[in-house]
Amino acid sequence: MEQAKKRIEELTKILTYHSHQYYVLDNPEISDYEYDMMLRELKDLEDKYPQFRDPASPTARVIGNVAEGFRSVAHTVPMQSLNDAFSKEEVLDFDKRARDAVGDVEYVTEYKIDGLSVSLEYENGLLIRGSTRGDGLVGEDVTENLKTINSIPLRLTRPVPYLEVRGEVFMSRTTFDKLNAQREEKGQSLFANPRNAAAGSLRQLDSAIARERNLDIFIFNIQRAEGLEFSTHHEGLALLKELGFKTVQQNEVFKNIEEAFRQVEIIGTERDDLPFDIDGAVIKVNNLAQREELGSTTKCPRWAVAYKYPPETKKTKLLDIFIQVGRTGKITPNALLEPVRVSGSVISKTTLHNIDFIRERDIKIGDSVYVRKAGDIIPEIVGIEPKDRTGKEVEFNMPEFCPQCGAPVVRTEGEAAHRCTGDSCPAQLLRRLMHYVSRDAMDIEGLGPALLEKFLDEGFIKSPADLYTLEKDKIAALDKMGEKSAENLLASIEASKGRDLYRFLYALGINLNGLKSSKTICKRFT
Ligand code: 0OX
Repeated sequence: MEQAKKRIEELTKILTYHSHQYYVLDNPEISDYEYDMMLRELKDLEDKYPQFRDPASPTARVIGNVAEGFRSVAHTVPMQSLNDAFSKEEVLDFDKRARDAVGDVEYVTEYKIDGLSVSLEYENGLLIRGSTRGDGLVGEDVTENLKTINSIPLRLTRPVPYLEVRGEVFMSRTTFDKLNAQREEKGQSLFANPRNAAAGSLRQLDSAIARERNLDIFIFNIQRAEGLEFSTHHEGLALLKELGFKTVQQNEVFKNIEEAFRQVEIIGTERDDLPFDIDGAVIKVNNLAQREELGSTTKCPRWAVAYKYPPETKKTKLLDIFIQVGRTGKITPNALLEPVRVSGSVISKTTLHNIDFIRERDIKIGDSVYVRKAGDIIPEIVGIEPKDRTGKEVEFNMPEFCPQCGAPVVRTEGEAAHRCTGDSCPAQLLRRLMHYVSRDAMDIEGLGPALLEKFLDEGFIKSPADLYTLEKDKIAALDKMGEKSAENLLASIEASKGRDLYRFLYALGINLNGLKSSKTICKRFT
């Protein structure tokens, strides 16, 4: 037994060392295979002798713990946000205000990682709690999920009495691309960008799922510390590194704002090549006594500013324009693009709204077009490059007949949209059904577009009402379905009968009636 205790201690030490080499320093010394073999040995020993298990054992990251919900955490030090600057002038204004208050100032610059801010608390060197930022004052306890992030030390390199640090959890671009490809294959909805994917992963109740998502973290601030001495941000980051954290790259202190801003411009040019998304660069006062003196406004410190780069615009080819028939018969032209990466995600399709949008920008099939992400989420075509024209570009016209059902297409006076006039257009029906089952409407889990299309093809349904008379055996007999999936699906459909009236009204998809008006109506007419 004494031998087991010794071996557990030894393995814990060796594995903690190699995990840090691999995940924090990016400098592995042993193969994954060797690591996994030792990890398995440790896990087996801990299962046999749980009394010897170290609370910061590397196996803590492997076990999937399921939470019932997330407890609230009141942040002892508020998690502030940053004031934005959109031009060099605004950055210079920030510098002037700082110098007017405290005299000459030295700065440090950092990536502004586009992820989620979290706080990590350590007592006597042991990770005791990790929480989301929430509203800055109260967040959620996501300790179990944060423990799955290999670059977060479960134990510091020395037992500092108390330490609270702040960092940004993110998902790398490669992990994000892989995750979405997997989701597409399974017919699941796709994440819009790595930030949303990281947020969704951090809020998983089952930490085994969070673990699969391969999140990462950069630590950028000491929120509160007992037993540590440091008087600048630069020194603070060096301490964090020493304690085992993965910190934002930071090795330079800039003498003045001009030098700091030059670095921000350099970061801007490297932005596209980084393995993760950033949504700006942060300039921070280095000296902590000066920070203290500058203080904060209600939500943001006066000693830091986030410079936001102008939205990234990329040139690509417009390969084709294809038509989509919406829920209310609206016919939308969409651009099929040569895939291009913009602000962190690959874009291959985007809406062209209506024929006016196409004509105003003189867009033709075969054109070189400039694409950017509006609000960094929805991609849009900003314009074309006339210099790239060869004369082979083709003008696009709206179809006279619906490509799905053949009914005439009309454009009502005063409306930008063209509409299909067919009463039973299958594309319209599919869209209506997709709307009916969607999250804000009847929220029928497990009934996605692929399955609805199958039901329509098989003639099982012609309207949302038919969902409620579906037969289990018929569903079970479909390709890729079975008894259990059929049962689950019918249970979800049954559950939708309990939804609030306003959701049902919204689900009907009446033209011009949104979620908000449905609520208003149902409040008045119960
Ligand atoms: C980031 C990031 C966020 C510290 C106190 C106020 C703002 N997203 O990478 N926040 C901060 O600083 C906090 N720094 C960063 N690098």
